[in-house]
Amino acid sequence: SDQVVLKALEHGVLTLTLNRPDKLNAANDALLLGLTGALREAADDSAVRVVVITGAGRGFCAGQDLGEVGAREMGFAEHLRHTYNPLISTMRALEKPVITAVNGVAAGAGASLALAGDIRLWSSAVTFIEVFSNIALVPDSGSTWMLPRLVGYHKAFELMALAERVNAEEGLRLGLCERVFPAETFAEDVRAYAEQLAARPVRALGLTKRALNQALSSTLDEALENEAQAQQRAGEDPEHREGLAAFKEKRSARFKDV
Ligand code: T3D
Repeated sequence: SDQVVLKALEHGVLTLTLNRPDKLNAANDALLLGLTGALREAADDSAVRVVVITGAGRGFCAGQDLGEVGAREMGFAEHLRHTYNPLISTMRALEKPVITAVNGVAAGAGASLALAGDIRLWSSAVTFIEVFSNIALVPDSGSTWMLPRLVGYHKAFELMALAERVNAEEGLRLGLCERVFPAETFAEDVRAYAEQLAARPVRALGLTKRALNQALSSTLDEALENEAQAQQRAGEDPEHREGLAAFKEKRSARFKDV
């Protein structure tokens, strides 16, 4: 297909596949704007309960397409503001779970994208590289914000300074991902995981995501107030009524039906 972002909606799971496999899904503007647009559409589509971002072929995303950097008119800052920054902000603001299903190498802004998911599922074949310093650039697309929160300042700086290659085992140990699945069964394992998540109360999870993101830059008192407001909304939602009814009737909740 000549589409740089493939979209497929099945069982409440919207899968967005970066599709420039010959370049390990290196990002051009069409890919970045296409991905951001698809996420914005997903926000308004109640059929979408969970979003999965993954890559076609053997790579997840090799970061900025270096073939296109020299050719463009925009400065770096303007380019980031136009493409990568809205993508990462949109992922974090979307009140639905976003899974990054990292099927292979994730480098540069591709590594940032991998980290920006709410749940990060890695194939055993992943290599994660904060590759920016190899070409004397600065980690962007949220890496400077996310990585020290995951591994601490010092390990983050070392990974960035040396562009060290992190394999799946090490990524799991460092907390760069939640699960590692065997490369051979990765696609099926991701599908099963995503469908299990899609059966959860996704509006409550959306509110949870928002509260967690707010809490990352708030005081305790602000977090307590945000929780109160979120709980008001969750408590008034039919999802909560279904959860309570299921508890009382000693059955599993059917959140997808409410
Ligand atoms: O505003 C701005 O633009 C600034 C934003 C910056 C954000 C960034 O992401 S900067 C970082 C950019 N990314 C890189 O520097 C990574 C470059 N790629 C690599 O270091 C290696 O390709 C990998 C470590 C990712 C993978 O290595 P390997 O050996 O598995 O694969 P390979 O053979 O190097 O790559 C396969 C093909 O993909 C190859 O093409 P070919 O020779 O088969 O025709 C390679 O050129 C191409 N490719 C890989 N990465 C990129 C790329 N083409 C364009 N841009 C890439 N980033």
